[in-house]
Parts: sequence; structure tokens; C-alpha cells
Amino acid sequence: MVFLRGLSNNKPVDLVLVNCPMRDYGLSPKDEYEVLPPLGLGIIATYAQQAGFNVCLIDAESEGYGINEIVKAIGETQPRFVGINILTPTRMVALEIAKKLPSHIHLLIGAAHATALPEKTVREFSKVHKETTLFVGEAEVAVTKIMAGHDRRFVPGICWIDHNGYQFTVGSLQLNSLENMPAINRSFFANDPCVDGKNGWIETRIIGSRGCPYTCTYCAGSRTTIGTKVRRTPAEDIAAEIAALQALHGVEAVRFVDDLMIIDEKRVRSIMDALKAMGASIKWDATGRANIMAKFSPEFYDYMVANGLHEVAIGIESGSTRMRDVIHKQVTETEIWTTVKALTSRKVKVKCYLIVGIPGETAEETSQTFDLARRLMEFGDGLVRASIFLFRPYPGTEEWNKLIASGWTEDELLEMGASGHGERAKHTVVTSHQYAELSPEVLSQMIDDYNRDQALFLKG
Ligand code: B12
Repeated sequence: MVFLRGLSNNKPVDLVLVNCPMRDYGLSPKDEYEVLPPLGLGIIATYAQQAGFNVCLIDAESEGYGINEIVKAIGETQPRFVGINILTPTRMVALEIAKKLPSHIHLLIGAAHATALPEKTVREFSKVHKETTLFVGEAEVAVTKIMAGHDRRFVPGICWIDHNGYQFTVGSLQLNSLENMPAINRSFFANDPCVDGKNGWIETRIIGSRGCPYTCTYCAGSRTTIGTKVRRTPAEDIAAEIAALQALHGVEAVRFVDDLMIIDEKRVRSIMDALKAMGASIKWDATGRANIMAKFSPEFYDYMVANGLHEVAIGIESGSTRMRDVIHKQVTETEIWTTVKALTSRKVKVKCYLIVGIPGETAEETSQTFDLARRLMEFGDGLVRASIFLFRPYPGTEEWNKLIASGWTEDELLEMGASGHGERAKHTVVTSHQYAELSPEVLSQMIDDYNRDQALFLKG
């Protein structure tokens, strides 16, 4: 049975949003792994609901649905609109869903992949489902306008195909400020708030800001927000949302999944102070950066810990200084160690993210990355975990542009396989091509070996 989260049963359905699954889980079931809620879809649903529409969300990734189940549930619901998020690794699954939708439904597509390659994507989807509109960038305002019947020609930042070919409207309805935004209605989510599997507490996830001031060459995040402009939800609004979730669901912990939550001391203090003023005491996990956190004073670390800091996620990306320069990471190994030591000495957990197989990476540089991950893990005494990913080129990024300039075609870069590259292929879609000295097969095997060793280390 497919759950249509947030649906109001007594009214005709206006919009079904689908969080596109990574694979067709009807063919082989999803493995058990934690998935965060699709916050972007949640905010679109909340805006549309506040405008009076009957909206629901099928979180096919979290709930492990197959393509046929999704299509059947949509057919039975008879909505006017279906919205699907298109990320580069989920694009082919989304196309299969689109192909099978009843033709009278107006298909709305958006998110990172659609934003970076709008014309190519809207052409692909319109071929399999004629009535398709693509939204570039942030779409909560534009989707509500289209649903309310606004003429497509006057809604900025969208595109479609008609009898005259490719049509697009200039401009964007991106929010200039995150002030006065509604809190996401959590009843659209399958798993938020939820009981955290590791710690046993009730956790919610929040995006407290949009955008990132950094320009890492592999990251498609800044394309999503069309530029890198950082906008912050006022600290009081974040605290009010958390306090409300605490009162309603007994939330004890928050995971901030902003691109960069710990952006500076002032921002963190403003959120903690606002929470204190609300009387809300919580544990929190956040995203941070070693170049910023290495400069924090011991007093500020103590302050964050006293206010519930539990885990920080930092991008390290590579153990090679040259590769970190190539990808514009702007983080030194000294800053990484300073940050990890400051956190672990206070018993704060650290989640490190690394990438192998970046274009131009030598075998020696790959082994430097595994070596750094292993040293961090051993140093952390169980407090440090590292996730190592295989590089995938994303449209709109500088790495993508460099690969295109060196002769790869868009279609080649978009080829991704779901099998044949070891254990990780079960829960991620990997690149089919080799951009570094070592092949994806070899790199995947190295990642599997690392994961096995890390699991043993953390158990013992
Ligand atoms: C939090 C996060 C996650 C969470 C939640 C994912 C989710 N479905 O929302 C988790 C950890 C689960 C996740 C998983 C993955 N993620 Co992620 N994720 C992010 C992150 C850091 C923030 C996203 C966010 O919530 N932003 C805030 C909200 C408000 O913005 P938004 O989600 O972009 O949504 C707005 C617009 O994009 C648009 N929009 C979004 N969906 C839709 C749908 C329709 C119909 C329309 C019209 C518009 C629209 O309107 C929204 C509101 O303004 C971004 C980085 C970034 N800055 O974008 C990466 C990012 C989106 N993720 C990325 C990727 C690749 C993945 C994975 C495929 C990784 C993997 N496992 O292989 C999976 C996909 C799983 C899935 N099916 O969802 C890439 C996408 C690049 C690309 N071209 O595909 C990004 C950009 C990071 C990167 N590597 O550069 N991710």
C-alpha cells in the first residue's frame, strides 16, 4: 500500500508530489538505510496547501516504492497535477514514472538536475508526457501560481514545449528572504519527526538557510539556488518551529541540513539564544566547515556543547592537498585536525565526507584520501565516522564544465549505472565512466573495504 502523506480525503486531489526513488524498488526491495525527508517537496506542499489546494506527498525513496505502485496510486487518486523532483541519479526512474502517467495529468518537474539542464530535461520529459512544465530553481511560489491557473507565459523561471517548440520565461521567483515563511507541515513526511535509530531520541530535520558562499567545483548546491546568495531563516522562526515540534511530537533533537549551518559564531549564538528564550532545550547536529571551525575559541566550543551540540558533519573531500586545491575546497589538513580535535576532545561526534575518483586524481592521491579517513577514524576513538563517495559529475558544476571542455558529451556524463560496482551500488547510483587514474570498479571495491573496516572498528 502506498501512503499519500498529508492528503485530505474529503476533497478532490489537486497535486501529488513524488520524491523520486533511487531505483525501482518494485524490482528489488530497498535496503534498510536512513533517508532524510525531502524538505524541498515539503515546502512546495506547504505553500500549495496554504493556498487552499489538496496536496499529498509520496516519499517513494523513504518508503521503498516501485514505479508501478507509484503510478497505480496516482491513477487511483486522479490528481490534476503530479510533481516529481529530478536529481541527476534519479532522472531515469523519474522518466519511467512520467511515461506511465495518465495523459490528462499536468506534470510538474524541478530540483537540481532540472535546474541545471532545463531545456534538455523538459524535452526528454515532454517526449514521454506531453503536458509537462519544468521549474528552474526554487519553486514554491511558481508551482502555486501554475496550480492557481496563471498563464505560463507570465510566470518567471519556467519552461515547457508546445507546438512552437521550446518555450521559457525569464527571471525567477526565488525567495529573496526567508522571513515570514510558513513552517513545513510535517504531516507530508513519512519519517519526520522520527526516532533516531542510533541514539533513540526523537529527531527532526530543518533547513535553516539556503545557499552557500563557497564555490566547490563538484557541488551542484549553488546551482539549485541560482547563485550562491545565502539567505537565512530568522533565528526566532527556527526556534519557534523547534519549540512547536517539541510540544507536538516531543522532539528532543534537531539535525540542521543547511549547506552550511555553522557559518559563523554570531549565527549559531542567535539560534541557541532564541531557543533558550523559548525554553526549548535540544541536542543538535549541524553542517560545518573546517576552515571556519578551526578559528573558533575554546570558549565558543564549550558554549556549543553546553547548548546541546552532538555531531558536526564536515566536508573533507580529499586527503591530497593538490586535489583539495583543484576542487576549491579552501580547507587545509591542519584546519581539519584542529577542528576534529576540538570537537572530539569535547565528546562531540564528527561525520566526515570524502570523495574519490575526482577527475585527474592519481592513484597516490586516492590512497592519501583513504589514509586520511583511516587516521581520523582511529584518532577519534569511535567519535569520528567517514563516508567516502565515488565522484559523479553533476550538471552546472565546474567539474562538469571542465569535463565537457575536455571532450566528454553531456549524454556520456549522464550515463550512470546502478549495478556492477560493488556493495555501494545497492543504495546509490554510480558513475559509469572513469575520470581518475583508478577505475570506478577499483574505487568501489576500496570504498567497500573501507566501510567494512570502519564498521569493525566502530563495533570493537
Ligand atoms: C538535504 C539534501 C539531501 C537529503 C534530502 C533530499 C531531498 N529529496 O530533499 C538527502 C540526504 C536524503 C539527500 C539525498 C540525495 N541527494 Co541531496 N542534497 C541535499 C541538500 C544538501 C539540500 C537540499 C535541500 O533541502 N535544500 C533546501 C530546499 C528548500 O531546496 P531544494 O530541495 O532544492 O528544493 C527547491 C527546488 O530545488 C525546487 N524543487 C525541489 N523539488 C522539486 C520538485 C518539483 C516538482 C518542482 C517543481 C520543484 C522542486 O523547489 C524547492 C523549493 O524551493 C542539497 C544541496 C543543495 N543546496 O541543494 C543536496 C543535493 C540536492 N543532493 C544531491 C544528490 C545527488 C542526492 C542523492 C541523489 C545522493 C545519492 N544518494 O546518490 C540523494 C537522492 C535521494 C532522493 N531521492 O531524494 C545533489 C543533486 C545534484 C544533482 N544534479 O542531482 C545536491 C545538489 C548536492 C550535490 N551533490 O551537489 N539529499
